[in-house]
Amino acid sequence: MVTMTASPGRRVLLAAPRGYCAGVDRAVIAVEKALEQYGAPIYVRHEIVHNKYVVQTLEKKGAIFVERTEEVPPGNIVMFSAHGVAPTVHAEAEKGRLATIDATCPLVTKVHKEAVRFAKEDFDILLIGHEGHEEVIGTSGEAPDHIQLVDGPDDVANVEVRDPSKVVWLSQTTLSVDETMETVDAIKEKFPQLISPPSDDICYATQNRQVAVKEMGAESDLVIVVGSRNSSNSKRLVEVAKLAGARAAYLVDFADEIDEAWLEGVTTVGLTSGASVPDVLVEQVLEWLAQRGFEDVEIVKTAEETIAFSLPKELRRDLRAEAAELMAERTGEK
Ligand code: 10D
Ligand code: SF4
Repeated sequence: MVTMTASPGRRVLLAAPRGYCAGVDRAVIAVEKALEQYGAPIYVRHEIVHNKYVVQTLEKKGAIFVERTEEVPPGNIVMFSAHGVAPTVHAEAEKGRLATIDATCPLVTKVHKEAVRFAKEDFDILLIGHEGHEEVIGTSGEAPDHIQLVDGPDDVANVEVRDPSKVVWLSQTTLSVDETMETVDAIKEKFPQLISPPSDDICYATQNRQVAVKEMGAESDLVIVVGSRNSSNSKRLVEVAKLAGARAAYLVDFADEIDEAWLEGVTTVGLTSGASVPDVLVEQVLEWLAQRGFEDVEIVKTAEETIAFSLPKELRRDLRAEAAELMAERTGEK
């Protein structure tokens, strides 16, 4: 490692808002509270949020992450991740005699409810989102017969609907705002009577982090986004930074993934993090940069965030007793 002295002109632009959103904060606290109240193990279906550090930390405290509900032994407690699940997953948990805690972000639930409502009114629903993403799987599961996925503007050519006067678009909450609008424009060209969702599906946190990275990225030679490879919103920040004018932008989970060569010829480094990233990881990157002469840190603040969500209501119940009762029913003891 080459340690440089602070050099005039070298600076870090630190985006605000960045990091944890209200839905992630709620979900991570929900796992911690469940572990405290009910003791380990607490099973979590899918990574509670898409962040390596968060998952590793919760695993050390006794959380067990699984991909399928069937992996949870009967009589246990399972939590659903912040990305949401399809109704079939609730049914699987019931069948498996599991007590459940739903940590789905309320803003994802809002999109689920929109999907159910438009399906009831027999609309063709075009869900803009990334194929295979957990949130898209959950939302699609609310109305599989009415929803088709549109994965970006190039996918619009493949869309067929029953009645072009009854088409609505909805979206994943963590998409690029600009790319989504391109997709919507392409759909509108094909189906001019397209109806828009009643309110933004791309959530406030996704939008705010993109606005901040645009402003900061336009002035940066290099942008570092802290976030995991499977985090949709974090990956979008890298794309938005490049489109905003940053010469280069990279996604890293940890400071030790930063390549010294990225700093060659760089005066301004932009720094931000995805909605699932605890700020301790950003602090470690700031330290890494300071050791290389980037000690001057300026905050680029584009919004104030005050939103907070209450914890899942199930945490107020005695879920160990409920799980035991479910087990007893299964074994015929009751
Ligand atoms: O991949 P992603 O951006 O949807 O999820 P991540 O867990 O990184 O961030 C939080 C976003 C959620 C839970 C979806 F709304
Ligand atoms: Fe909720 Fe938005 Fe955070 Fe997703 S990114 S958990 S929708 S607040």
